[in-house]
Amino acid sequence: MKNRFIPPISCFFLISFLSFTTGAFGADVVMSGTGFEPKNIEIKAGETVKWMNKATLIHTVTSGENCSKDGLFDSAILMPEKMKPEKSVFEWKFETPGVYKYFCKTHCENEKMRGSVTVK
Ligand SMILES: [Cu+2]
Repeated sequence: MKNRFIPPISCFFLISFLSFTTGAFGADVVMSGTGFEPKNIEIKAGETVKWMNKATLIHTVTSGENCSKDGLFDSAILMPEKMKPEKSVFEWKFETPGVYKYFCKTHCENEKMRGSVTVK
């Protein structure tokens, strides 16, 4: 049959495409000024969220609600990207569906410094 070897090649491209679109990358969140943008995001289980501190202040990405940590993740201090790019990024992979709330420890009284990740 003439087309015998086409299906495996198609599968290869399909799998490459799927692993690219459904792979580790989930969403980016930027800290600018004193706020997470976007505040609330939605990803799929197994995807990773990347937070980047593009503000001029230090921030954290700490899981929990109402300024109290729940211990799942904590970025520690994130430096402004302009000062220390290597300490300005935090990533977390979400394996299990659910709603994950988080806040910045230094500004958690500010509503804008509280966010959530909904994992489907
Ligand atoms: Cu902050």
